[in-house]
Amino acid sequence: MLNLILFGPPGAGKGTQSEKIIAKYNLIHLSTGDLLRSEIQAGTELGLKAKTLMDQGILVPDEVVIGMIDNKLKEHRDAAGFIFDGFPRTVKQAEALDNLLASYNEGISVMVALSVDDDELLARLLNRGKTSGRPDDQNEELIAKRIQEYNSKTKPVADYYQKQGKFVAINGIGEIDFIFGEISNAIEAA
Ligand code: B4P
Repeated sequence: MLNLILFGPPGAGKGTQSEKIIAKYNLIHLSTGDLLRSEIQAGTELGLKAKTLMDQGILVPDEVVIGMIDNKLKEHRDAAGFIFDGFPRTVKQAEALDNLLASYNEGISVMVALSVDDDELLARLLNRGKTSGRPDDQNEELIAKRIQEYNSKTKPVADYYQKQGKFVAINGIGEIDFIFGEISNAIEAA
């Protein structure tokens, strides 16, 4: 099984690159951002709670996203592998993911981290906000809050996988296809 974590700050290109990776490697895409937005759209209780936090650029509680991932892993027991996009975002989520995968005798193959500077992230997200309708992409302060959440809660997840020898950093600035080529090289070396 190929189990890949695509990592990086908001706007680094995780969603963009995930689509290409899925097409090439036939993996199941698990984006906690997309899963939460579907809950919001369906008007569930979970969605209503998550929306309040997401609209402020704050991470939703670990238990919520871990539960969603657990359900999806159970749904796709016969998958060739998974791409985790936007998850894990805290060390607690990373530990939970390792435990969940271990219960299926599986583990993470590699974490690919896209690095992009803050000015470029802000420009990309404001640009996406013009068409995406996503409230969290439409305001500079909110985007700054998301980047701050990333720096304080999510960045340590990179060290967690670096200690396991599974971390590969890739420059996330440049042509989308070129970046995809670099990601493919990292996957094939894993
Ligand atoms: P996400 O949906 O994961 O949102 P994101 O990080 O903003 O998206 P992504 O990084 O995939 O965007 P992409 O680069 O593809 O999370 C939203 C919120 O949900 C979080 O703030 C949090 O509240 C909550 N949440 C989600 N997961 C959670 C978890 N595990 N725990 C707790 N809370 C969680 O795209 C950005 C833009 O850049 C696009 O317009 C794209 O076209 C452009 N772009 C991409 N690559 C480019 C390139 N190479 N050059 C130029 N532009 C590029």
